[in-house]
Amino acid sequence: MAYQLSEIVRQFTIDVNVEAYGNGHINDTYIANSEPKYILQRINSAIFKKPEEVMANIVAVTEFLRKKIIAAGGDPERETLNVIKTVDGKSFYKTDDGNYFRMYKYVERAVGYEMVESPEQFYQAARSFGKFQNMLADYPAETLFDTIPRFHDTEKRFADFEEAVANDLAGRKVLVKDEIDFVLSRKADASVVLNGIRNGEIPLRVTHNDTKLNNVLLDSKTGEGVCVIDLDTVMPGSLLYDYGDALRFGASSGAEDEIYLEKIYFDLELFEAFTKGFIEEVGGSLTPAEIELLPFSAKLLTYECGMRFLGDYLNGDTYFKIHREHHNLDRARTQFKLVADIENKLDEMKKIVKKYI
Ligand code: ADP
Ligand code: GN1
Ligand code: MG
Repeated sequence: MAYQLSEIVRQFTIDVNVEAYGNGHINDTYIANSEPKYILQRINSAIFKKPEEVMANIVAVTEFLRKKIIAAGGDPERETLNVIKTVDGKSFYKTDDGNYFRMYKYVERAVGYEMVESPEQFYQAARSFGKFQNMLADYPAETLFDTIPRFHDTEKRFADFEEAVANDLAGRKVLVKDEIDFVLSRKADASVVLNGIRNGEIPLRVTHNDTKLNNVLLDSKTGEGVCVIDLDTVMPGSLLYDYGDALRFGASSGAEDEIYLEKIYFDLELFEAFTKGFIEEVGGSLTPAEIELLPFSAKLLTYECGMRFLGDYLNGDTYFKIHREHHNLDRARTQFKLVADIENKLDEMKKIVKKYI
């Protein structure tokens, strides 16, 4: 490491030791255990090619949210991320060797979970993601930078996957023939939501685009949603991306990287809890095409994530952080197990959605 973290925190006018924190797959996160606490992050600039634009989005979005939270009588110190400025008044610090760091206030008395513990908890997460989307409904979408272009463009993701298979950079193709076939045989799915966007039935909104359970913090006492975090990918997108991705992660019976696949299934009770909470918040603004595709979106976002994990495995693990040799393959396999299970449950899921519309 060419940079000294102790030097970097001083750029944000604090002077304490920091230690590694959290389980994100993308950025390097540290906690400063001072009073009050702070979160320091090294932005992954291999993935976010223009960190300045990421921070411009985050500053603008959090300032917008701050005003709404204050108007609603909420606590802006806890209910949105708060960017700490550097000694030079900037929203990030760039080291001489080109690393980008940012600092946030630590959201006090709140917890991020790696797995859902109860339907009630997932219902609270759903309400938070729904509220987040509502608060940004009148945000000027055209002013946001695309921090990762075509992030949820599943046709592009499919093409990238085909390229990873063709290149076989890590020489692993031979190990994953069945998984590759699983992805290729579902090519038509990749166009469904995009077709709806192209023909105007599915509106673009300002969406979070990474609604994993550990990207929402819940109050440690009441269990209610406090703050939606990880705003790197807030961009124009479909509401179905936020709904589907949250279910991909949260309605799974097991961890994203579970190796015993018999433990993995799509939990309909959790699906119902999330659906109830999300529709309670955003239901009034749903279009008929969105309503129709709610169940399918859980499958689509799980399929997309599975092909991203498998593509990264084929490319030699250059995107997602891994902690063991076949980690990305283990992750891809849970996603495909879920996709297959969702396919069997789509009719039941449609009935559940109808209960809340
Ligand atoms: P990544 O993009 O790598 O997922 P995140 O921004 O999600 O990075 O941060 C990783 C983890 O750090 C989160 O899942 C959460 O547990 C914790 N975290 C991040 N920001 C804050 C914050 N402001 N307050 C409290 N915890 C935070
Ligand atoms: C990454 O940053 P994190 O860990 O919340 C990824 C998501 C994936 C997720 C899979 C910017 O999310 O798109 O769905 O891993 N974020 C980015 O766990 O690629
Ligand atoms: Mg995260």
